Amino acid sequence: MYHIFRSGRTMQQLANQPDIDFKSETYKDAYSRVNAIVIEGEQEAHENYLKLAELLSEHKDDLIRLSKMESRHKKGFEACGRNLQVTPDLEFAKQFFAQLHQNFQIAAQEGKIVTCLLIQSLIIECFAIAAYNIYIPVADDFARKITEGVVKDEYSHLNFGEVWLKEHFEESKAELEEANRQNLPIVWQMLNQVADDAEVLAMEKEALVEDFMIQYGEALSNIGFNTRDIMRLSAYGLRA
Ligand code: Y39
Ligand code: FE
Ligand code: FE
Ligand code: FE
Repeated sequence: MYHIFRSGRTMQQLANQPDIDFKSETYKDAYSRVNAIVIEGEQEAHENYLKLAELLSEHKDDLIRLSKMESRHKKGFEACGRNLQVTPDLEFAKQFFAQLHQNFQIAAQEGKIVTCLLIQSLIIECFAIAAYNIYIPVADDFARKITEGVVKDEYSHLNFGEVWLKEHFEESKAELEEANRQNLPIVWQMLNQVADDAEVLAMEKEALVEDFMIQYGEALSNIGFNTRDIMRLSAYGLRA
């Protein structure tokens, strides 16, 4: 069941889910994976910004500040799991991020700053913003407060990537195209992998896809891509 409004919220979400049983085994089982994904994602984001601080020494202080925010996010989401008495399945989450993580690390080794920024500051941040936006209306009260604080930070991380890539747009264009082609299909696969668990949390896949496309399209536009490029780039691998 899916009814979309211009806000990107589904009818289910507008009803504010009075019927979610956060204590049910079904909910907690799904939460053990989604919560782990978020914890592992925040941990990897922390490491990625530290790596970017090495690669982009003129923005070292800013990037270290972002990496510290990511560790705080991780602590917040660990508390959300504890609050529901859920043990996060971190092995599952490591697997979930493995491909994107590996691509980031290879790019970092090769000094490909543009690719690193596309993976972390555009793709992963947009994925996080979409997920957190969709989660907030259906979260338990404790997790909602934490997530509302976190999502504000994620917009500032996305903004860092946008500003840098906008300033280096012409010389980054070709690498952005290639990095998008390699990494965006992975995100759609990740979304498919988590869709059933997300549904249990009352987060609809269609809403996640839509919010991601809006964030990512806006980011590409802010960097300097035209509408035609944005359509082509943001749908890449959507049917993979
Ligand atoms: O920059 C960040 O903080 C991002 C690392 C965090 C990743 C969040 C990943 C969210 C995907 C969750 C999918 C649940 C449906
Ligand atoms: Fe539905
Ligand atoms: Fe974060
Ligand atoms: Fe972030």
